[in-house]
Amino acid sequence: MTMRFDILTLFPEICAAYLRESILKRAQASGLLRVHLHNIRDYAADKHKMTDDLPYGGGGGMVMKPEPVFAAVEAVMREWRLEIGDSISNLQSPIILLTPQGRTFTQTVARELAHHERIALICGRYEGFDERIREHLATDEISIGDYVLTGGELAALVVVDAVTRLLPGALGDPTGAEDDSFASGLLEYPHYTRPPNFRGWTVPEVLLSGDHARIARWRRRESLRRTFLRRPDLLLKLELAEDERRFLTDVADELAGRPRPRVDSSGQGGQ
Ligand code: 6GU
Repeated sequence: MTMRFDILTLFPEICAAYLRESILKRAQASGLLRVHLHNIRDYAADKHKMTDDLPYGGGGGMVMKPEPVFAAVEAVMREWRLEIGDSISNLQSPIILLTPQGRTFTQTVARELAHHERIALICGRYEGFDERIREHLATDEISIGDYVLTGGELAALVVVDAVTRLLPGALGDPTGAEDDSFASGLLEYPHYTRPPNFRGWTVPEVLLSGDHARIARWRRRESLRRTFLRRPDLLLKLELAEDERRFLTDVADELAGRPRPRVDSSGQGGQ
């Protein structure tokens, strides 16, 4: 299966530069990924190639005109139709507007998008899009987070990148994306490589032990610890095992400087 993205932008070269390197370059070379870049300016019909105009009602900033954006998306849809006709998958292909007003992009959204064979991404510049683009052309609207960028290009690249690395075979590693932060709902455990002692800072002994069960348990616990300390909001969504909850209680007690209320394991009770 190959996935096709069409990026509509006033600055295709911004996107081209990122797509020419590393994993996305390799995914395209291997036929897993295709990205078609379209310059919205090429679809402006007037002699000045205008893509933006003053806002009705006054105020600052410029607004992306509807005609060139509609024309560009309709050209993309004609290309899709030439490839696969009016199949269901074609008719349901997302046409996504990238704006700070969209739904927030998460790993869950990336997984959802990875099921589609074709996706169009429309990048805005200026103050925003004429509302008719949102109402009558786009099928979805995505933001990559609560901050404002000068345009949608970086956001489009974030979407292409996050979705592509989920495609089977896109990462060199056969385990693919399954060990990622967020695949498990937890942050990743700490990683180490050689040398075992760098400036007196040593690698945790367990990782050198060759005991795979012990290593797996250590990694799971360090993921839990890191998630608890940095992103406790993520833990609320998970079902943890009894011993994992006990481990986090110990982490919390230690953090608070409380002595660990440990039961005596001798079975003798006593003082
Ligand atoms: Cl998709 N576009 C812009 N311009 N700013 C953003 C964004 C998108 N997502 C977060 N900030």
